[in-house]
Amino acid sequence: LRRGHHSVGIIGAPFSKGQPRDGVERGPDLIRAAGLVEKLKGQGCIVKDYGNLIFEEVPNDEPIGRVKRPRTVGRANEQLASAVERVKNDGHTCVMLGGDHSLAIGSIQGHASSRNELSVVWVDAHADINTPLTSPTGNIHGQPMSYLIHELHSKIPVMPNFSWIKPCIAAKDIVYIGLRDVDPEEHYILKRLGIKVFSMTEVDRLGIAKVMEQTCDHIFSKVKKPIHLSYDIDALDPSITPATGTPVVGGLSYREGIYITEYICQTGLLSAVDMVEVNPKRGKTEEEIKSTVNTAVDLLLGCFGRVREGSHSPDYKMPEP
Ligand code: B3U
Ligand code: MN
Ligand code: MN
Repeated sequence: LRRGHHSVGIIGAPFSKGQPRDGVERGPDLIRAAGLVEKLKGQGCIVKDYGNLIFEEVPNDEPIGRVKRPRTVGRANEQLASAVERVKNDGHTCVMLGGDHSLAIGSIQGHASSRNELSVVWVDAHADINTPLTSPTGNIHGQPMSYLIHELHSKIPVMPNFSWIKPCIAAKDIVYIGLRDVDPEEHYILKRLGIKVFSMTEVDRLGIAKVMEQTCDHIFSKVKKPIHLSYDIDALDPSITPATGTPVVGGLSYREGIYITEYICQTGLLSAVDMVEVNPKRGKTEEEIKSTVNTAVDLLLGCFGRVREGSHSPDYKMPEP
């Protein structure tokens, strides 16, 4: 497929129970209302919108240890995993619109079911790699990676509605970009597993161009695996994307955020994208909400061929006088 001729399958996942703040379930509809589908088609993509999943709340979903709403989150992710698997088997690059970041469990699991091995590029202020036993908050949106990594399997307790999850990602196939709020237990896990991390310090030191070069050197060091890009909108600086549940100062600029998507796009290996944690209820003004949602759309356009230098169709003919 040439640039701009991507085939995109969109799944809306209006789900918020992986964290305590409501509003994030409105992400999918807001991102669509900002013109995502039309804009993707406008840049030459073939788009199929699979609509929103419908999630039920599991009653009497008591915490397991510190972990909040495990049955509801487990069930929702199981639904999402089969939806993503279907989109992949239909031959599309899958776009999952969240919802909170606990949805990466189902999105990555479903993606992995349709492919042999994946690499994961996780763009976030947070590492989201707490296990149910290290989590300081019990919020599952701070834990999704821990369920998916082979090397952490022995550290994950049995939980109701989580038994369908099979670890599917190797630590060496993960790259983090944008980290700046990492719990001590998470830092231990990242170091112990030798996971490649470009925190905001490395973004400052190297610049985003070298970060992306080294990201691809790392994930392509052996075979070229399909890429799962999991993009938490809180990776960007809150001055650009304030309408999110857990904003952290000192984030990626708009240009750095977009550059990541342009670079991943041109590898030709992007196979699935999550866009999560857009929460309109966390915006203080209409402007803050707009800026957050429009940035999410722009990041997705960057994933599918939009380039800032502009472009033209190969059969364009100049008008003659
Ligand atoms: N690391 C903390 C905080 C957090 C993670 N992800 C977000 N916040 N958005 C935790 O809850 O695990
Ligand atoms: Mn996250
Ligand atoms: Mn985050």
